[in-house]
Amino acid sequence: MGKNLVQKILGSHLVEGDLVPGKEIAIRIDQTLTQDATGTMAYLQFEAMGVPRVKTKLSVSYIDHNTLQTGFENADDHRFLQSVAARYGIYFSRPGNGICHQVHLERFGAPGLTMLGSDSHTPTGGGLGMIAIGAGGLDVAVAMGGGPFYLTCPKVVNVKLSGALQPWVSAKDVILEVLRIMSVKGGVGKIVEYGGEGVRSLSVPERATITNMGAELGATTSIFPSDAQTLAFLKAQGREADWVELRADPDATYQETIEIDLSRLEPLAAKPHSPDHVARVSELAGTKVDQVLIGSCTNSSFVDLMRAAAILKGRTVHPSVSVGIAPGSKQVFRMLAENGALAGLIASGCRILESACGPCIGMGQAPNSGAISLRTFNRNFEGRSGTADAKVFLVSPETAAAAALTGVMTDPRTLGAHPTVRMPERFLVDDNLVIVPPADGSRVEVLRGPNIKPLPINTAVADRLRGAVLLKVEDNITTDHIMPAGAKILPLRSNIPAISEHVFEGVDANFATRAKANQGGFIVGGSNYGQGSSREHAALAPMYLGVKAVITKSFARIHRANLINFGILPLTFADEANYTQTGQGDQLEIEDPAGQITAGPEITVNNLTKGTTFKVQHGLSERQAQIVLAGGLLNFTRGQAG
Ligand code: MIC
Ligand code: SF4
Repeated sequence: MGKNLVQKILGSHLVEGDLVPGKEIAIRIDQTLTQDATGTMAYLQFEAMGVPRVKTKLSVSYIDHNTLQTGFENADDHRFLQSVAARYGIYFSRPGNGICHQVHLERFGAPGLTMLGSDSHTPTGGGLGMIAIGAGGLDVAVAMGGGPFYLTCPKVVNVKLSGALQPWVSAKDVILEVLRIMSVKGGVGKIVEYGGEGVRSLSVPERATITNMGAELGATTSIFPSDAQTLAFLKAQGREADWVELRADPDATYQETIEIDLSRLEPLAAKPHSPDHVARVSELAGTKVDQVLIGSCTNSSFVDLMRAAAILKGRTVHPSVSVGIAPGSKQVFRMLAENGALAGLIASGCRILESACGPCIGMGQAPNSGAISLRTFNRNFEGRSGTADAKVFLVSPETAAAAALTGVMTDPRTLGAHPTVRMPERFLVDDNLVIVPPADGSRVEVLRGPNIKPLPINTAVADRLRGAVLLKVEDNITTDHIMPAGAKILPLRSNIPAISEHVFEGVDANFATRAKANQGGFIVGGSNYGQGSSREHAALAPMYLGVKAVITKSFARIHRANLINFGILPLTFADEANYTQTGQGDQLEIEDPAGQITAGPEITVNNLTKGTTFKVQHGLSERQAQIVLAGGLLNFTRGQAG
């Protein structure tokens, strides 16, 4: 029987298990990527493993998130990361070189490889035909040490594209359409494989926009075939040697198929506060806009920014709109500077930001109170912009540029002739901001500033878990709710005691105080709990506050894995009616968790307040059960070594 693309790459990297959807498998990882906001923890964990040098084919450490240096913390973290990279054989991408996913696509990604990144948008690499997966820092540290990556073998969804995009409709509109169809939890446990004759018209940067935002489906990753477009992109980057052709066999089978005719799509937008609240831009036309931001790992390629520049050329941005531009990489930035487009953007009144994540993660450019902000980014969760009551819409660069001129939501098709911009045949290649590690780094001193605090380690799960429901939340809670980011909190990423004070801050300002007063307890959540970012701080900081178990209707993939890695039990209600019946403040008890987990898939929870009992499922593989019961992956690994 023919194989699909996912089966081919997973199959050639399989080290444990069989490719049967739903079963646990382990795969060999060729490349890893970290960024500064998750990297400090990942490298502290790597150090704790005592491996002298990374064992991957390539590992890169990027600085792109914590670039607003309002105090010493971020700069100290960057210095730590640079020294760790030199010591352990990791390439180091300096601040200013760009956003990890954009730079990795340009300079390092290659078809047929596997990559694990401590950032949920690592699937951007799928645009090049690689299996690129986002994970918590600890999983990435294990991969750097040569360990395999364990995951639930995903189902494969085939998105069959036909036709070609009409003028003014772009790759962003394709992924928004997929989000409209599948929703933010429709991709959980799945990989999205694009195919059909429609893929041929999409360049690699366009494909990367689609695979990048596939993270918002909750999917394990997304992937495109490697074809003539892939070769053209790699050639333009001076990397044609990295090309191999890769496609699904003609008789490949899939668990699910979705068909999209590209020629029928129109400009779309995701409305507040979820990437799957999709509407036509034409329906929203006329809505007043306060801020427009063009950039992020989703939409800041050369073509994206050239299109925006062409739309704004010779005109001035609307007086009531603040327009910010953040090119995705130094390569893009410099090409815009050299071809004059940057001068045009400056002349139009755009505020030019550095090549980094910036406003996407609330690192500056928080909009005004109650603002409507149009962004080419991938997430519009409430409060993520840094302004609690701002309303963020996610759109294409074309739609963003149109509103920058008119001051209101505008269907870009009303602007007239579409500016034709094509991917260049040759990108400007200069890797001078990538520091190659020395052949022997063993004598390099790792530089630690006062912001870097030791890693807290959990203890084994107790014989009886008893405590209060510290918080009860609804469906689709994001890791931005659990562990907020933004310019004030992000600098504390390498300081768990300090950052844990901010857990659930935007949902309930007293959460940390209550958790400490109760010496920990339980969290109750709805479905798709922990969607969004890969930040393991959303598990690590609650663990530090004494959270023992999280009971929900369902979990997002990365967050569930992070809970296991740090020894917090991820449990789901066997009967969702028990979600309604469990209240905040209820005292819960789980007797002999280890015994119950070993005995079967269900665990009994006693609600001491209500005098009732209910069942929950743990869904843990044998290996995951051992990890969580040991108090997390580091304890488990040490136990095995000892
Ligand atoms: C995000 O987009 O939320 C981030 C910031 O890139 C996160 C990583 C982090 O929290 O550091 C992600 O997507 O994984
Ligand atoms: Fe950075 Fe935003 Fe991309 Fe996350 S989603 S990596 S914060 S640009």
